[in-house]
Amino acid sequence: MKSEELFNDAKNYLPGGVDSPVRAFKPYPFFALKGERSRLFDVDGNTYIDYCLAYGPLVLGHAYPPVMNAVKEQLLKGSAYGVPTENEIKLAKEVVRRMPCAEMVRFVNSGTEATMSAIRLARAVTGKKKIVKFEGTYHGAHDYVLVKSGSGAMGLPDSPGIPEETTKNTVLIPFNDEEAITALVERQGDDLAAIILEPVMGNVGCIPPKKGFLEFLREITLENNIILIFDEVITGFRIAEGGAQEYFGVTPDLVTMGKILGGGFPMGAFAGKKEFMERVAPAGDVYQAGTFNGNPISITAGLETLKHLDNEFYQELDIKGLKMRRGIEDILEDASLDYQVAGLASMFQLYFTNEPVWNYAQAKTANTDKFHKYFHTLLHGGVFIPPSQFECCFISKAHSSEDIQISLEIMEKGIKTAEKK
Ligand code: HOZ
Repeated sequence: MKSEELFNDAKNYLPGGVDSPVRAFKPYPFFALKGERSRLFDVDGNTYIDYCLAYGPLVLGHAYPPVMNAVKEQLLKGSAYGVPTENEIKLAKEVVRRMPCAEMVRFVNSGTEATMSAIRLARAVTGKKKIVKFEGTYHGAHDYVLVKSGSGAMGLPDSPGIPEETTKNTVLIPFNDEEAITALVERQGDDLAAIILEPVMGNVGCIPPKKGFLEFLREITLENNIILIFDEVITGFRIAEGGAQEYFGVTPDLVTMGKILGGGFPMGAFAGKKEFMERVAPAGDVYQAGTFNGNPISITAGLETLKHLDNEFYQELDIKGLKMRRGIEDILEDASLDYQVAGLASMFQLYFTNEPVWNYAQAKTANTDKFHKYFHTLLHGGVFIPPSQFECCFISKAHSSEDIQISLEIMEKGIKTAEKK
């Protein structure tokens, strides 16, 4: 197997053989050769219907021709300038038009940079230090937020190398728990700069907010001079044109973005009200900078991608999401299993637990051994989902009804295999 050989070689040069922990599944990850529409091809000649989609960005599928062509054209004109381009304004205008809270945007290179910068801005604006994050939410791999995190950090203690001085100002709280937040704000409201959350948790599987939870957060933050940050790195441009804030009708103060915004190229951004964003350097005193900020390749890919994302697009994608979730529910019903099918719009995950999942603790009741059997049966059958119970699966424009039907057949096999002793 070429993938196995490559992985063994990679382990000598790349820690764990990969460049991001979640990619290193056992016995070895397959190595990609190319992607085309809904399919990923590996170096061993296998093809997979892909529901990982690079962990979210590829909402149009792999190598979507209009995006690839726009990028090719831009490549011939250069890959970085270190001076502004007109396309940065165009993309900023698109973000402002779509995202309800966005009046001004700063483009950065990753979701991690976006949340790090938005938190700095919130602290500067409020003059307060503490931030609130929810157990199991993942806001990138930087020090402030790598505390009881989801994704590859799921279940790990805080990483060595993070000084406790950095995380002592990060307050943890369970998701979907209004009472806990009320009590926290009563106790420490004067010290809280921001509440940051993934409005739909996408790094412990997929956990939507309970009805009224986001509205509650909006109210309590407004009443207490706390900045509300929606981390829409996953939900942005995924669940609606204007992300979760449009989908749920709740407007935060700041939003962080990434993934789809870069059209398959590295990209992050944070945006929000002008009065806050004008504090960002060089307009204001809150420092943020980067050689590749607003990189012309990523900006071009993002701009072209957004052109293809309109209401009709989301309606079609939502139907596919529904078909997938209903299909899995039917399989479970036929097998008399009471596991949880979670998700909304084009996001989904199957939790191997009978307990309803509304927060991190409940997500952790899932049986990961069963998930791994399910994952490997899928992989063997030509369906690739993220290799962790605690990631989220995605559907793209390129996935056909037939793809979903084939995948459901393999998923049925996967669920049955997971149940075998
Ligand atoms: N859950 C991560 C971001 N949503 C996946 C990407 C990674 O860590 O490699």
